[in-house]
Amino acid sequence: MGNLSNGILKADIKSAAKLMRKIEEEDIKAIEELKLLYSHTGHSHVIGITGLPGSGKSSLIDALIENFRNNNKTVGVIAVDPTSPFTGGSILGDRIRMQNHSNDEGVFIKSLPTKGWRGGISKVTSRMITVMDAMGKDIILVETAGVGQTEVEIKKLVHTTIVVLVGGLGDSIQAIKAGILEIADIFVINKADKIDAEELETDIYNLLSMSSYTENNNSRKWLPQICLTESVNRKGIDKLIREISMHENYSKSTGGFAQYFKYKSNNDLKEIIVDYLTNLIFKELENDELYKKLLDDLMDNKNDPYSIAEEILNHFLKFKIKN
Ligand SMILES: Nc1nc2c(ncn2[C@@H]2O[C@H](COP(=O)(O)OP(=O)(O)O)[C@@H](O)[C@H]2O)c(=O)[nH]1
Ligand SMILES: [Mg+2]
Repeated sequence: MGNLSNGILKADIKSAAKLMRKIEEEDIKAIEELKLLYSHTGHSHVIGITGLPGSGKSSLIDALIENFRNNNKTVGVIAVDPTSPFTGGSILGDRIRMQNHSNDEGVFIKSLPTKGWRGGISKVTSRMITVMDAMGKDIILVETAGVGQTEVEIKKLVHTTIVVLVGGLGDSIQAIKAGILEIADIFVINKADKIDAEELETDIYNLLSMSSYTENNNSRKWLPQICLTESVNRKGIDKLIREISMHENYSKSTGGFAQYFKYKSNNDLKEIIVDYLTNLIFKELENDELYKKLLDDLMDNKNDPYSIAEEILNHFLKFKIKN
């Protein structure tokens, strides 16, 4: 026990990869390692990069990694994206796309499929962040694709949220309306080489000026910034890096940075309790006579699942208190 965490605290990639595999397999041994790592976390700047598939998130991450590495910062990437070039839907695609940084010990890239997580993708992502943080990564980039719900979820896992949009077609404005405006600390309008970015830039400015951001001019509220990039041509990346750094400083000076870690710990705790109780309850119920009877009732349409769930929980809690 603790062999992997010893390695991880020394930034050993093999140990980190092994623990991540255990986390993915929901191996109970992963918890013992995570226990040892937790007190060494809370230092990385965690950055979420979200937007529609094809908007250029992975290309942007590639460019950001290059820039961070030139400044001697170590980087971890968690790609929660089925369409990511990092995952490419296959291990082979993964390897090809990562070649850029595959010889660099200072970069660690982990791909996560979006589906199939018993406890939800945010739990797994949170644990991966813990591992990378404990490895001592200065920066952790989390890529998520999608609209609506996914972006809102990402906000809870990171310090800084970057929303990647592409001009033209009005698609992006649809996405903005779906709630993106509330979560973005930085807007990136990518593919500025190919698609006119100005109209979208104006739209975002207008939306921002109508929103609450301009109301408290005297308070130290963060005003979301807009960056135009051509990630494949490495253009606009320096400005984006500066904005990321400004947001980090803002977050540190207003206490948000520390607050994030408390919030994450609290979320982690809740998820662990839910996991633990769920496992415990179903294990206890496996050979429980009342449970079997209630299941039969359900199958015979004699009772509904809501009432049965209540009865089971009452039964279970009494059982636990007695024992
Ligand atoms: N012209 C142009 N193409 C880009 C740019 N950024 C990304 N792309 C291309 O857009 C496609 C999707 O990019 P990708 O990074 O996989 O997007 P993701 O799905 O958001 O991760 C790829 O073919 C990229 O080469 C850009 O700035 N300009
Ligand atoms: Mg991608």
